[in-house]
Amino acid sequence: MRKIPVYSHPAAGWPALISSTRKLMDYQTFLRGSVSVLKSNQPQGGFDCPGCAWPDHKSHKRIDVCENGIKVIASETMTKKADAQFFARHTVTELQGWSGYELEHSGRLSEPLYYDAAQDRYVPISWEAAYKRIAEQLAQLDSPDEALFYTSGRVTNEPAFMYQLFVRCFGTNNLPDCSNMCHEPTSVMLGKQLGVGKATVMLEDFEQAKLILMFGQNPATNHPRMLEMLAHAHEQGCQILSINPMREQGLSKFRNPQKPTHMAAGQSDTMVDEVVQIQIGGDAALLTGIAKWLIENNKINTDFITTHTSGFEPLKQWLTEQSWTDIEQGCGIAQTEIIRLAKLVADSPATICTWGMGITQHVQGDDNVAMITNLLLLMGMIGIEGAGASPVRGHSNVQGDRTMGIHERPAQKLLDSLARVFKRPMPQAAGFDVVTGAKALIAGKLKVFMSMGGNYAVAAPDTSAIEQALTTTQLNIFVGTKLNETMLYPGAHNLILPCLGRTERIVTAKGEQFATIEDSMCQIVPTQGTLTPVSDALKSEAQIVADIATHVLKTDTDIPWQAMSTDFDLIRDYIAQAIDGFENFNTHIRAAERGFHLYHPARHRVWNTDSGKAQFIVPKYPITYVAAQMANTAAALNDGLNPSGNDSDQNIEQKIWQLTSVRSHDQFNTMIFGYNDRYRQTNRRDVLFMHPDEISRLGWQKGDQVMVSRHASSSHTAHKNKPRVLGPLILTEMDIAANAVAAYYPECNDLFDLDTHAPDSHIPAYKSTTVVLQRVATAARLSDPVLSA
Ligand SMILES: Nc1nc2c(c(=O)[nH]1)N[C@H]1C(S)=C(S)[C@@H](COP(=O)(O)OP(=O)(O)OC[C@H]3O[C@@H](n4cnc5c(=O)[nH]c(N)nc54)[C@H](O)[C@@H]3O)O[C@H]1N2
Ligand SMILES: Nc1nc2c(c(=O)[nH]1)N[C@H]1C(S)=C(S)[C@@H](COP(=O)(O)OP(=O)(O)OC[C@H]3O[C@@H](n4cnc5c(=O)[nH]c(N)nc54)[C@H](O)[C@@H]3O)O[C@H]1N2
Ligand SMILES: [Mo]
Repeated sequence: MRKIPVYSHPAAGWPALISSTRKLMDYQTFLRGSVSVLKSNQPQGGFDCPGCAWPDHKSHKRIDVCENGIKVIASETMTKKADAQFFARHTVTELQGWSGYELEHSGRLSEPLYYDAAQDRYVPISWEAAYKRIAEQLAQLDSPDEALFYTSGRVTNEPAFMYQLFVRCFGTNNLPDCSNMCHEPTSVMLGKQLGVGKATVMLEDFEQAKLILMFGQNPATNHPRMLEMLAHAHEQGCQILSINPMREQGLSKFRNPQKPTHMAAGQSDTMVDEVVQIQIGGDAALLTGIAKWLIENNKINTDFITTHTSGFEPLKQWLTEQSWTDIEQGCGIAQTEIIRLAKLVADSPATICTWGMGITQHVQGDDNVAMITNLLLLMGMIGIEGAGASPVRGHSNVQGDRTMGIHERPAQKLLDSLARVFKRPMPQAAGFDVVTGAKALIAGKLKVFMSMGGNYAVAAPDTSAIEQALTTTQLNIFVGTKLNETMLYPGAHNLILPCLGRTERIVTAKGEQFATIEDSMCQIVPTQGTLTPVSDALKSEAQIVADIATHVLKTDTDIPWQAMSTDFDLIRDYIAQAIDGFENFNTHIRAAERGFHLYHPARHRVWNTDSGKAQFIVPKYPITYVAAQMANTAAALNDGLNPSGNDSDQNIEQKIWQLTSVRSHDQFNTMIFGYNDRYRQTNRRDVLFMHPDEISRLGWQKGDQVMVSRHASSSHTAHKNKPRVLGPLILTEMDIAANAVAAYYPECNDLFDLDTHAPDSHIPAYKSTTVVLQRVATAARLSDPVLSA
């Protein structure tokens, strides 16, 4: 059971850019932070916000940053350090008991560290000694495939390109990244259906759109700069629907930081016209209903379908076979309501579908994306202004890292061009992704784990099994800015290599360097840190990769690693030769204030797919998949698997729920900045959200303590025949669909297992898993100290 701490400060009001940030960090940090914020996401110099991947608005001359961007920046710019003195005070075993909040607030990593098992402490090590240790251990592997090289999406393009090149020169495609847990269904399915696994829209399209369907996204918290675009589109007469089991309160009214009247006079704009409150896992069913009605009522774009697509007939056949009963059961929305939505789609001359994790993180994640794309294709909504596919990416450069070749299943074209440019063979076999890599780690097949940013064990399912597996390796290497849990499960050798953050200057023998990122809409943007690094001992990620490559590959390579790390133009010259769309990279990136847009063939109705056409795809799973899962669990429990034993007070069926995991307003992924979730009005993280009607139906009350358990027959972990249990969690009221409960990621990640994922993309089902609830204490005992244990 993971430790979920309790914190009960009052909610900060909005506008609270300053107070919330000051609450988070010390004053000095805030000063550094505010200076850097002024330059972030601004034209002409400055850095791209290290928060989310939403694009910058071209016309903004003022601050284009949001409250949550400021938190991410403040977290990175904090002057407090997790330095040698800090690690002298705390053993690693002690730190394992710290919460995400406590680890985040321990400060910036500021010198290279080595785990000393005798003391159970991290102690300082020189960079040189660290590199030697890495070279020694990598040289001892029987095969390069015994090492796993993870990446998180903060890493900018230039070091990402060097990193994948080093890993492939070393001899493996074991390059999993956070994308595997995020928009992988998007990359896989849009790749198959449109030829490129990326958004077809640009920001301008939102100004022309007449209908925006926003699936499974909470932009008020996760992409606050998107709100302005939504409010603006709404003002222009665009209808905006949020399809979500939760009525996310932050989506109704928007106070625009770009509008002085809003900030000063408390005015606000409306955004979302309505919420379609579907059941968890109901998106493919809803889209099936809409598409079925459109086809059966001849509202589709036949010209587009004939000229540009393939696979229409099988999809039509499949849609015809789906019954309205199944559709209604699959999404929890009545047929009349679905038809009303279908009519909105039929009447719209320009429709954009946006989506987030509520679509992708399911066993049916690939199907969900396929159905969104199918809908857009049925209506001819790709390749016209104001319309298209808009997956909204998470990490600021998660899309760019992929473009740079961080991919465990690289395209042959990429391998061939790397081989041509660098005149050496590239490994051909597919590597491990996050899920298969974690399974290999747990099975003892991997001897080295390297992490370029991120918090692998905690972000992935089966967290404790991965943590344990990390203690069995020969070497773990962490390149990061902040201490996190994954760094606290040392193998035989363990190194933390602290790097410069996005906000900090990179000064080399060749002068000050800038890097680039790719936003969620394929815009390549320059980014240059403006702050003095928090410690002199930090190195840039590019420098760290170059040093490791030099030590590991030795004279085996004629690639000028060191020259690349001191002159990013040289990296860009190689990228220009190796990666499509980056021709004359150095010239293009300097030509316009905000960089350039990568050519997107599908935007121009050029289809780089297997069939040469845009591709309809029939879903793999039945649209009643979730209901079937819940029924199966009920059957299994009735067969005697009941975890709690003596709970005869209710029917088993009443206790079976779909659990989804979400982010709060005070976190960026596994980095926990605070305990407040402003729009959901809670001040703690150990909560379980449920609809008040459902709470009463169970005869429970808000504030009751509930254990959440799950029977996952995972073959890979200690959970083999034991239920996974989380809790106690505090029952909290929320306007959420009737079949659903929600908890916070990542504290709930041990409930998820590595076997439950979508078939092609392997994305873990973080947004829908069947759980059993058991009340263990009533609200009266809320102050019981057991809660903070
Ligand atoms: N402040 C902040 N910003 C962030 C992040 C952060 O942690 N904090 N993380 C970044 C990253 S890496 C990412 S990927 C993005 C994530 O941004 P989002 O995609 O917005 O992520 P989540 O909060 O995980 O969940 C989104 C929504 O999915 C809904 N949902 C759950 N199940 C279903 C379902 O079955 N169907 C539908 N339609 N909806 C469902 C939830 O109710 C929730 O509103 O944000 C990025 N930006
Ligand atoms: N249950 C559940 N699980 C989920 C999700 C969910 O919705 N529900 N969401 C999934 C998603 S969408 C994602 S993207 C993953 C996130 O998974 P990750 O990307 O692995 O996790 P983060 O918490 O973003 O990583 C934070 C760490 O990155 C390091 N870091 C920060 N900035 C930098 C930098 O500039 N350079 C380097 N080298 N390191 C840096 C710091 O050390 C910090 O501790 O989690 C996934 N897991
Ligand atoms: Mo993400």
